[in-house]
Amino acid sequence: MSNYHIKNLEEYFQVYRKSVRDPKTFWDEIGQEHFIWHRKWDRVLSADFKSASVKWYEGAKLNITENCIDRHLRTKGNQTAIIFEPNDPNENAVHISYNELHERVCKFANVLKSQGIQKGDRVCIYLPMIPELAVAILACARIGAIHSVVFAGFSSTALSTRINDSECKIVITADGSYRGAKTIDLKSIVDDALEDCPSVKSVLVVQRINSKISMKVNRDQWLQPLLDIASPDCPPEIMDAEDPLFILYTSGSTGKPKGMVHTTAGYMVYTAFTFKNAFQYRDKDIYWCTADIGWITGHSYIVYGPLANGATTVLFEGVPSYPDFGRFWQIVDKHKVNQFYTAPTAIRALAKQNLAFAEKCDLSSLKVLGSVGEPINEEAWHWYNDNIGRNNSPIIDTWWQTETGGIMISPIPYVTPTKPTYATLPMPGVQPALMDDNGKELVGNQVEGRLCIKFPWPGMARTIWGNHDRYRETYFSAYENMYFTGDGALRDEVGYYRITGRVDDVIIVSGHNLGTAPIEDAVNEHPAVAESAIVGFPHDIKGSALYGFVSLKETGMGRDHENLKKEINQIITEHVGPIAKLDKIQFTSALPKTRSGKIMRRILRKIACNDVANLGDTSTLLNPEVVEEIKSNSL
Ligand code: 7RM
Repeated sequence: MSNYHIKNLEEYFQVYRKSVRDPKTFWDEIGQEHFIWHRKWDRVLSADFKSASVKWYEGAKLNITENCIDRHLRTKGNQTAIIFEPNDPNENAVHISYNELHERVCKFANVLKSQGIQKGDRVCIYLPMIPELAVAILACARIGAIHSVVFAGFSSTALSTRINDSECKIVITADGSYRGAKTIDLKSIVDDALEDCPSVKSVLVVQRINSKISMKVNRDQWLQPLLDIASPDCPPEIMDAEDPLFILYTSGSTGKPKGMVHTTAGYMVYTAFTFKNAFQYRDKDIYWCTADIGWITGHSYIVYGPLANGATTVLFEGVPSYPDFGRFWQIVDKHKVNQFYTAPTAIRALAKQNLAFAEKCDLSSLKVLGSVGEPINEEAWHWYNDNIGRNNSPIIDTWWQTETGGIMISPIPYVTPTKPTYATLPMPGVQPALMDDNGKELVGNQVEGRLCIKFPWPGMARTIWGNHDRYRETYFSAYENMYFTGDGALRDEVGYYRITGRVDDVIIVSGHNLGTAPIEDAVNEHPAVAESAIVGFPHDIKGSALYGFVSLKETGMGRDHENLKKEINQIITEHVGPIAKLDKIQFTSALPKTRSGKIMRRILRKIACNDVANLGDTSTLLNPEVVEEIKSNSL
């Protein structure tokens, strides 16, 4: 994709310096490459952070599906675009070529048209990880409809809130989904949600688990019969560069979820560019990202980024633990995966298991290992590096957000020397800044502050659906002329970035600012510890003191708890210092996680502060049952 085949660190710095000196020329050149434009842009960029208004490639005309599909047909029509690996390993994998993808997307797009969907209409997609999910997304983009994918693990209330916020006209769902040994009745969740969604006129239902479901007359239709009669010919709708491509909801720390709006040209260029460079994808490689397409990681790095590069992308329906904890490694072996992208929470869960699961598989195809979603702790980093990468595949710890559209800070594999727990260096075109508490930029190295971005990049979200003020307020009001990420970070002596966590995870103990991530790293070093989360609670003398929630590995379960506590604090003393010792340690069977695998510290914080009457919304948790356990054992 890119002119910039960055081959060594010196070249990276050259490209990076150029991208900062003259960002407009830099992104102009990237935009000129390979893509199909029906009209080129008049202006590369116009931006004003004060009013939170950003436009890239203004005046350009394009369709993103033409760039993700049609563009490859002449050279790669028979190459596999998507490998579908089903939940059940005994069900055959499906290889969908670029030719087939083209036909399926065009037919689906024509079905949407037949349901009255037009350019600019919002389409809610509530589907499991099956090919129809990718096809539905691309079908929307084909006709200029705005997709709003809702992760199919969300409840009916969460679904109806999202449908209503953007007034979707149609919902695309399935009869049900497979999740390991379980099935989930998606259609009945949709039925419940739609009790309360006046904008929805029709529902299209994919048959996946062949369950008996109820179909509402004049509203619900099976998808397949409509596809059977649809024409395979659907010329792409030609869009303006800044026409919305999709809405994706992300939960804020307060208030209702924010519908982040991404637009067409900038998002396309940015995801294509970062995919190519961060994963060093080469023709014929097999790439696998384990995220759900319901999250931004899936949008950008299962669908758009890989397809814009003509890549082969694996779409996995199942879970890491089914039929056993070897599943990921069996899939890597089976499809000879070259780039593998997953989350620290999955790595930690797999690291708890018997090593034989990984050892039994041939993992020698792996060239790049990715991590995303949370800070990756040292222990997990080493486990991933030693046992999966076998010291032979660089780990790219990629920091980014729903709001940034694509990867912002990450090593370039085989170019940037990696360092455990460090996301290392910004992607070309990305200008990070660290800010102190007085709103001043911290210059130089060996500093720690709040992470901002001081210049626009093409992949950034443009607004919050229906609430531009909230967008400006949330991201552009904390620091003048800066995008504020909400994360804390430090820059080490060579300029590498380490993300220390959300800034609200900072705890001040006796006047010392303590990021929770390094302390958790230390705790996780203990051989009996599986995972930990540290929060603050009020303390008469120290202001705040530290409360650790610790889940143990099976091998640690039988150990004497008082001794374990002493050993854990000893490790903290060695790694961070005595100031970071935990006042309270509670052992738990698991930590509360969001469905995207992030530890929900908000809940732990309340429990630690004895403020359990109002734990807020726990409906988005993966494992709400552990909250009760933790509450009743709290110290
Ligand atoms: C891609 C994604 C965004 C938040 C972000 C961070 C945290 C993500 C990393 C990370 C440390 C990383 N989008 N985060 N990646 N923290 N190192 N490599 O996760 O919108 O769902 O979350 O996730 O706090 O602000 S997201």
